[in-house]
Order: sequence, then C-alpha cells, then structure tokens
Amino acid sequence: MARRGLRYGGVLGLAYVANVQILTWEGVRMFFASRTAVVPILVALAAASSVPASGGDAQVDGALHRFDLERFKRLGTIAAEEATDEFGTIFADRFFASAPGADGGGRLFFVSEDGVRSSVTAADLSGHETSRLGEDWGDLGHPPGTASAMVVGAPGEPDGPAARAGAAPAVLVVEYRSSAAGSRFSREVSRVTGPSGSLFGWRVAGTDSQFPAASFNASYIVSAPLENRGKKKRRAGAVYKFDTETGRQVWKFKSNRAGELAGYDMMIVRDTDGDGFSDVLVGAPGSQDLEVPGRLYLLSGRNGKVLRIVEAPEGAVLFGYELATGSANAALQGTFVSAPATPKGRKDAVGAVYHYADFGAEPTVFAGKKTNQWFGVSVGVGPTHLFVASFEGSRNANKDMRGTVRALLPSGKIAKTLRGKKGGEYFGRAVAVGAVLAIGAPGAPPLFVPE
Ligand SMILES: [Ca+2]
Repeated sequence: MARRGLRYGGVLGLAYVANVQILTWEGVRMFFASRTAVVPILVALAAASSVPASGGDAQVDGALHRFDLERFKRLGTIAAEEATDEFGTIFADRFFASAPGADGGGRLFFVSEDGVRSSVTAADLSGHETSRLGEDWGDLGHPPGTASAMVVGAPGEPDGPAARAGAAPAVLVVEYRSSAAGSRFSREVSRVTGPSGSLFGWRVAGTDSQFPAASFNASYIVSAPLENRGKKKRRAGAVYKFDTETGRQVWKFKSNRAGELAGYDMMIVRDTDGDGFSDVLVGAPGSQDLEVPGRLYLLSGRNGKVLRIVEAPEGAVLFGYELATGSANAALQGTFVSAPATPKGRKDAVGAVYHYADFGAEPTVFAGKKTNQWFGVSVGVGPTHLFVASFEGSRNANKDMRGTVRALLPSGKIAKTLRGKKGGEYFGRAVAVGAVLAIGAPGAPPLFVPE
C-alpha cells in the first residue's frame, strides 16, 4: 500500500499479567481468561519516527521477536511471509498477529512458535473488503453459544484513494474456533462503520457492560481520533461504545477541542466511580508544537460522560500518545502514559513516560536520555520491569529506524537494552508482555502520527 507524508508512531498497550490479585480490571479479565482458557494477553501497537514523504510497502519484512522475562534471552523469531506488509501486531502467548498494510485491506494471522498457522482477510470472512484490517483489535472472550470472538479495527486511511473512494472505516466482530490443530477464523459476526477519514477503528477494546459480572465482553469501545466536530473543530476525535451482539451504539463521546486527536490511544480501566461499570481512559495527545497540549479523559463506561480530565505535565509533548496499565507488582501498579516527542527546536527536552499510581497524585517520570528518540512510542508493563520502546537514529534516514526496547526497573535504572538488528525494522513498534516479552518489528512506521 502507498504511504504518504511524514509520520511518527502510535501505540496501544494492555498488560494481562498472570497470578495477579484481583485489584484491577485487567486482573479480573485475567481471572476469567484463565477459567475459560482464553489466552492471557497483552496487546500493543506501536510507533515510529520519520519516514520519507512518500514510499511504497514496508522496506523490511515484519517479524515477531520473543524474549524471556527474567534475563531477556531471545527465545525465537517468527518471520513474516509473503504479502504481510506491517506484520507484527501481537498477542503474546498464543500468538495472534495482524498486517494492516497487507494488500491495503489488511490480514489477520494465527501464529505459533513455528510460524504462521492460518490467516484471513475481511473478504475471506464476509466477502466485503475493508481497509487496514487489524490496525488494532481486542479480545471479546466467549459469547454464549459461539466459539471465541474478537473486535478488530479497519480504520482505513486519513485521506488518499481509499478514503476518497468512500471506503468507510469499519469495526468488525470476528469469530474464531480453536482445536488441537490450532485456531482458525470462522466468520464475521457483525460490523459497524464510521465517518470517512476519521480513522474510526484506530483503537478498539472489549469491555464488560457490567463489571465484573461477565466472562465475555457484552460491549466494546472504538475510537476515531480524526473525527471532526462540526465544520470548525477538525480532528477533535471521538470515542464510541457499541453492544457486541446487536451493534447498537450505547454512547458516544465527542471531544470539544480541535486538533487534540482524542482516542489516539484508549484503554479500559477499572470501575473508578463505583457504579459497577469499568471505565475508559482516553489519550488526546494534541500537537507537537503544544498549541494543543495533550490530556487524558477518564470516561464513565456506563454513559461516556467525563469523570476526570488529566492535563499534560509541564514540558510533556504528545502526552497521552500511549497508555499502558500497571502490573501486580506494587511498584508498577497504576497507569503509564507516554509523551514521546520532543518540541521542535528544543535541545533540552526528551520523551518521557509518566507513571500515575493515582490520578490525584503527582506522577513519577521515566525520562529518555536524548532528544528526538521518541522514548515511549510503545510501553509495556511486566511483572518486574517497565518496557519502553524508542526509535533512534537520523530523523531522515528510514534505514536507521531499527528501534530499541529498554527494560527499566521501578527505580528507573535500565536493566537491559534490546536493539533491533536491521535498519528500518521499527523494532518495538509493538511491545507485549504475557508469559514472555513479545516485540513486534513490522518494518514500517504507524499510519498516522500527530504533527
Ligand atoms: Ca464506572
């Protein structure tokens, strides 16, 4: 597929950590997940630095790299196959991968340690094409009477031929079945569509309607970070909640600030106001020149109303770019929020990841060391370490974008640095923590990055 313009990365991360106490929504999900044999997972979609103003397909084949969580020894690599542009968006453990750039339509994969087991496109499932299927996805568990299900975003592109041709961004609920022979996608259950050019489906996540009553996700949330609010408030962004079974819209949150890109990242969090519904954290990173500073919205999962706004700390650029939930480790509980960019022309600022044990308190800061490294393009939280990806090297030489993932102790000390081996690999665009540390290197930067 063709890519246009200067793009930086985008990321999402959710950590599901084994043996957690039931303190967080993820903990509860994990509890149900273990009971129903759904794979405990951590998902991430990540980011990048500058690319040429125009380009073709990924210049380096995508791959998934696996490391153990104690000494970070490399366990193996799963290489992309043909037509897997941007292969490398991952579930850890039993691997699920996507290649949203494949054929322009996108492709989903089941992957095991010895390679790709099966793959599917939206056209294979329902006969209907999509654009960039697999940009993000979320687990929906086991709805009654079916196999397993996931929600998958196919947001299309901000502009360009697909958007101009009227290809509507879509979100699909996809069924899959597992057996001793492995997992296979079986059918498309439903789909909803959003406004053209809005990147509806950029982020998706399953959510329990009523926390913690369900072992499957009766509803899901979708973001559209480029959705306009009227004619004047362009690219304010929006977040939706839909009923899984019927596709009915439950609520919609519309940002009121032009250019803040609300929903660039988004995740489900625990029930913060005690109404029985898990809530939603939304990143609105704004712009690199800080004309629109970043912020977070904590939304009610019940009705989408704003429960709290967390403004960017001073000096944070693109605050809310990447969100990650903490682990069971007492020193790593809470929420991690990245602000990876460096203001243009500033030599004294670096990217950072902010750790909020509580949004009422001041965050702890994990700062990058140098400017222009995009420290925090992807973030994962493990049982003992915080994993932070960055892209280093010349801003204009795509070949230098190999990528680095650092394992940090809660003190901020770097325990290990893992580096991509090939230029243009974008190692760390996806960072996932499950039973192992899984790092995606899709060979391409994200489709859209805030300017
Ligand atoms: Ca709530």
